[in-house]
Amino acid sequence: MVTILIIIGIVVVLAGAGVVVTKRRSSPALGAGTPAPQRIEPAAVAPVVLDTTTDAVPADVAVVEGAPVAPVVTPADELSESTPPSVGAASAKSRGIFAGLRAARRLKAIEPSTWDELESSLLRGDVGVTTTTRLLETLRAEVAAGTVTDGSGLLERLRSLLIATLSQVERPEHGELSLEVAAGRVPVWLLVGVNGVGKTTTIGKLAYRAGGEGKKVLLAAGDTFRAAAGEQLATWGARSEVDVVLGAAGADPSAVIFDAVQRAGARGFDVVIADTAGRLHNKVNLVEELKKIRRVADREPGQVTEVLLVIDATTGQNALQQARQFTEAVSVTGIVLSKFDGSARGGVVVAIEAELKIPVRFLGVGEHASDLIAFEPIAFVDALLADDPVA
Ligand SMILES: Nc1nc2c(ncn2[C@@H]2O[C@H](COP(=O)(O)OP(=O)(O)OP(=O)(O)O)[C@@H](O)[C@H]2O)c(=O)[nH]1
Ligand SMILES: [Mg+2]
Repeated sequence: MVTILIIIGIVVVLAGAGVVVTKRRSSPALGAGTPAPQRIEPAAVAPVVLDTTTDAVPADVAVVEGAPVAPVVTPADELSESTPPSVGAASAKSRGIFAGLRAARRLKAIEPSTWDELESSLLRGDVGVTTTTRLLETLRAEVAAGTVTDGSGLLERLRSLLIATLSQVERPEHGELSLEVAAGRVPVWLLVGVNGVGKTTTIGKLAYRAGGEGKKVLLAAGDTFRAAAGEQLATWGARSEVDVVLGAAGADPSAVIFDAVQRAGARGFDVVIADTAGRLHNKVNLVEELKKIRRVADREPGQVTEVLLVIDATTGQNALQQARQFTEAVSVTGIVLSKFDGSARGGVVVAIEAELKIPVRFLGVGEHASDLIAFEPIAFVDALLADDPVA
């Protein structure tokens, strides 16, 4: 009897493993029919102390091809694939802040309390003092001039002004990231940002997205500072079926990225997406390290086409300060506002664009591969202000 139970148990376990693999291979969004991914492990190498004073790339990243990483498919992954995220649904918390303001739409006349509600909603939503003051001045002038007379008109003008503010910086449509390089070069997208903001997760999402568009993606684990950072990236690589170049713990991150770029050039990859460490304990070091990473990633055959700064939406106005620090180090081409789903301070998007003139390119709206939304000003503003947001 015991033997029979053991045999049944083994059969059930084997059948279960088979289902997971089949599901992953058969998912069209993950690029069915593409070759199995390789995980590229570093050879055992001694850690190298970062030398930010030189561009020389130490030979500390020897790579060998490893076995494919075990597939990672969770029920939650499958769920998020079947229900594409929307900015409306992800804005639930930020919408809460603007509820009082939306109610003002029904007012026949604009009261002093309407201005209070308007100001406090914008400030609580982290639109920022400068931008809030500017918006209020414009609206007050229009009410004084009689061009805006009721709550509905006020909300309509606020909507237009917010959309106009978010249209001042140029932003490629539909979240397109640049792959434009000179002949023979390989585009590199660098992801930067302080610890824990969601850089590695965003890379996983971008890899999933680019892979779904048929691009051959190589990930570079340029965060050699935090233990397990490479492993985390490798897991995302497996999930999105893309190859990953890992460096040894403590290796020079520039060397890992350089190695990935060389490999991508030699093997016809369409893009390298590089992770970086986000520590900020020593600002000078961070700035110097990022500058070096960028220079090295730009060496032939590499060509940096995007530097994406990941910012945690829950940090509100601190996000602005972070963005300023990072733009000092590297010229940032766009912002990914992560954890938007868990934030009531989504208005910071407006502050970032108005004050720093850097386009927000994506909103991170969850922890799954498809939880990334290309930022669109109209859908975003309507998600906050419309009574019934469609997007
Ligand atoms: N809800 C939600 N969680 C997110 C999002 N993006 C990232 N996270 C979570 O935030 C945490 C940190 O994400 P990571 O990708 O490890 O952040 P990181 O910037 O790479 O962190 P370090 O490597 O430590 O600097 C993880 O638990 C992620 O699942 C998002 O858009 N929404
Ligand atoms: Mg990370």
